[in-house]
Amino acid sequence: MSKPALLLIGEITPRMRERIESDFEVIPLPRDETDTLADDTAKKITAAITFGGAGLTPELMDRLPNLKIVSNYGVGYDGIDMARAVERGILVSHTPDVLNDEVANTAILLWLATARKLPAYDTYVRAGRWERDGNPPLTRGTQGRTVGILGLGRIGLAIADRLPPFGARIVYHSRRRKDVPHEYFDNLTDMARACDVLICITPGGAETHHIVNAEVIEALGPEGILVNVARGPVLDETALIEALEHKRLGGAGLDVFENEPHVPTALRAMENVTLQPHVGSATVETRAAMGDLTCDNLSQWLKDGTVLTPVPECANMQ
Ligand code: NAP
Ligand code: 8YV
Repeated sequence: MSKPALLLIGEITPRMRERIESDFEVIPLPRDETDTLADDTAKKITAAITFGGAGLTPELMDRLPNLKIVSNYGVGYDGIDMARAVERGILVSHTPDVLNDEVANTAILLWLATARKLPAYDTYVRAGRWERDGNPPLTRGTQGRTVGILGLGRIGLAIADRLPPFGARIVYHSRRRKDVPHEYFDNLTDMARACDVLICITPGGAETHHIVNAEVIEALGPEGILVNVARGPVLDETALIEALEHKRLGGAGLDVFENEPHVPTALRAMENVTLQPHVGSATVETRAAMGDLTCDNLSQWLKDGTVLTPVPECANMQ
């Protein structure tokens, strides 16, 4: 019997490829090359793997009349047109929890690196400036700060768990108050005003688009540090650059950007920012766990038409 056809969008690990090739006829689709997919190939596709950066556009979904399952290699699925997927009864799964610790560690890393000027001082040493110019200026410390978490979900809670050794006062904002001992702000600007550090870890998508705007950034203030490990568009990058240029914000640690992999030249030139190429979960161990769950969801679907970790919108579909 012929294997079901699976559309593969984006890069996966050799371990994942080995697993899916044993169950599926794999049809790779390089990013942005939807037009190269022939109609007869598109028609036989019943499954797909994609990831946060590419998602599954409405145009591509419309070209796949027999698509039944999308297994997202990552927890964020803002790039998948969920309204269309639900309407068509396409099951979508993702990889929650297995990456919480790694992404939380990344958020803390970006805060500490930015506060203590790790990238700038690394360059200082390498360029021989320590010998030439002496000790660089003092930085602000990281102990006893008020840290605000925007989006106290699975990863947000893992970030909060890491903060007590820093003596931090933990505050948070999300649409709903959570059953946690941390202080809740129902207004993001008010929270930013109370914070030394603001860590963004909400989903992307229309609801959170530019939720961190000029007003929020300025409320954080000239000594404040903004960390974004959520999605680029959660943060208004133009407002961020302007605030940093005019010293209305202290610094920023960024793992995600509005137009990845393009990073504004202005940000690249700034000493008070730490930049990473969307690698919050990108370790061998965590990507192995995410890859296993991505493949396990497909294996389960082949067995009985269900998945282990559906996205919330699909929870009632199985
Ligand atoms: P989660 O458990 O669903 O948590 C999301 C949190 O955001 C919830 O607390 C939710 O609370 C809050 N939220 C949602 N919409 C909001 C809004 N409009 N305003 C304020 N708060 C809002 O998700 P997770 O597993 O922690 O993952 C969060 C996101 O992190 C992912 O969707 C992804 O975009 C990003 N991520 C990035 C990386 C990376 O490599 N940088 C890796 C993994 C994940 P309420 O519902 O009460 O608002
Ligand atoms: C990955 C992510 O970059 O899980 C997410 O939402 O943003 C990251 O873990 C991505 O999905 C890689 O596949």
